[in-house]
Amino acid sequence: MFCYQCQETVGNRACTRVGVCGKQESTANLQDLAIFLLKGIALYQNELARSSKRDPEANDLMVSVLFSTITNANFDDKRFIEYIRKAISVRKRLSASIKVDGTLPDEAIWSSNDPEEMRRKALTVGFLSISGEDERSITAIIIYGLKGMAAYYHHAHVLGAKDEGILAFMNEALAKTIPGRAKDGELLQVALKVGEYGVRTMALLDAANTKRYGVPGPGKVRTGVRNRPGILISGHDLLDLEEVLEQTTGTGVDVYTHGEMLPAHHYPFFKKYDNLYGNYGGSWWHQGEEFDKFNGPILLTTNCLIPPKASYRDRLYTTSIVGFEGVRHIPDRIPGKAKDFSAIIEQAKRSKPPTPLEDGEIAGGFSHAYLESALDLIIQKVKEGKISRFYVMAGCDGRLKSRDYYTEFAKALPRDALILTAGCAKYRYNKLPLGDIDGIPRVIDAGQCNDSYSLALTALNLAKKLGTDVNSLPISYNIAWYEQKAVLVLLALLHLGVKNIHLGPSLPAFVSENNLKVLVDAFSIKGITGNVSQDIDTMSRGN
Ligand code: SF4
Ligand code: SF3
Repeated sequence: MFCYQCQETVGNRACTRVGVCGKQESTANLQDLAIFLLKGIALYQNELARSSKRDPEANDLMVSVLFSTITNANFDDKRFIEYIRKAISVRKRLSASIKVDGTLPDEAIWSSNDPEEMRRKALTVGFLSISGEDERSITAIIIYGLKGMAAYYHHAHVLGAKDEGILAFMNEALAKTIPGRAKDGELLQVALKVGEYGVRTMALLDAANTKRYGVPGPGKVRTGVRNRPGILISGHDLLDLEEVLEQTTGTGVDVYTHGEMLPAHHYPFFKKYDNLYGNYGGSWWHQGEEFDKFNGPILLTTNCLIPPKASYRDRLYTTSIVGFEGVRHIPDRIPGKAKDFSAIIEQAKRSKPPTPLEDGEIAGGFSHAYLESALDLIIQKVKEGKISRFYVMAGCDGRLKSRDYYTEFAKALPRDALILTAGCAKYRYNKLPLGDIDGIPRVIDAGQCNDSYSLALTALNLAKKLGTDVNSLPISYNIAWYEQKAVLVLLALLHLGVKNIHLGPSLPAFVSENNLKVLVDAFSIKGITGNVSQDIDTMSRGN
């Protein structure tokens, strides 16, 4: 096993025995093999595209496999063995219909139906099989960015959105990561293009979300509970939330959001459900304690899942690309039909109401559409000297003690500074009494992690309106990352021309020294010192 895809990797180098996330060696290796096979399929797909269209089943498989290998999504070996078998059969079908010129790489040939043989092969196809630290590193940047892209594409796709151009790019990028297939320097160009397509994918998801659920607007979400049984829904999938709400209407069961599902409350569509009561708990890594206390069933629609404790394992359900051995799984939709959540609802009816954790409110709903409508007001407040600076503190949360830095940073900012946030990073400061500036809350929450890019779009529009460059605005970027969606978000921000991003709490282990130098030279990317006052001083001067 060699996995270094997330911020919590052992010693900021790699997990080599078992993941800090709980991923076992066998799972990590099978994930590597599944991605290895996707690369071979991509070769056939790209060849197919010359004469007709890429195969939709192969595209769906590519998106599902990449998404399911994201940190904290799927820990179930059986599912990866199924994916591997499916990949081999899809590749066989494609290779029967189209020929790829030249000598075929192992990615396009290797085959076995035997799990033991798969496990043996898996040992030879991970990142360590790529010779040269810089090539390994740039390949990792591409693959991890594609994992984030697959996640957002998946969300958009379940809502009926499609973009063949994004799928084509994913196939082309995957094929380029087969050792020896890219020309000198080409992988760097592909990595930067991941950012371009990242913007396109997040825009696709934004359009799909707002088309179905309306444009989010500011509001407050309860953090308390009421005296009825409840279902807790976590992850990022809004369609799962919609179907759970539809199926619980009139049953006496409440629905609470957890983690990254919090922003759902601000879409107009979800306001019609009286039983969508509030948000329970904080970010993903608190789930061990919070799921325990919830008392009712919990549905994980996407990452982040942590290996469940015995105390709530029989109340936990996964769906979609999420999986954990021994945890009940709600099967995918049959086309044209909703998923069947009746097992969860029946269990909820027999459950005690949730134990209260707190009793307050969280402000949110500052979508980029809303922020853009408020640009004049924002400019006026800046001109009046009421807002001195904006700090984009979007991204992920994580369990390391070093992330207390973000809470302390938010607390230590001057009273006339505004925090722009998105993603589960917000839980480090979204319940602090940070006050407001003339009625504008000091923590402006744009939504889920994919909405981070919309904060950059707002900045671009602000710059346009003021006739200046996006990097001359009084905005600092102090981004916290954890998993691979954040890798995509970062590449997207770079593509949008944002410079001087501070990335923490540590720089990715998979970025080699030479590749880091390229990023520093081109985009002035930097880390954080961990010293709050020093960093505020640096950032407040635009550095
Ligand atoms: Fe380690 Fe992170 Fe990989 Fe899990 S996802 S095995 S914690 S690097
Ligand atoms: Fe969080 Fe897992 Fe990244 Fe969507 S829920 S931001 S870490």
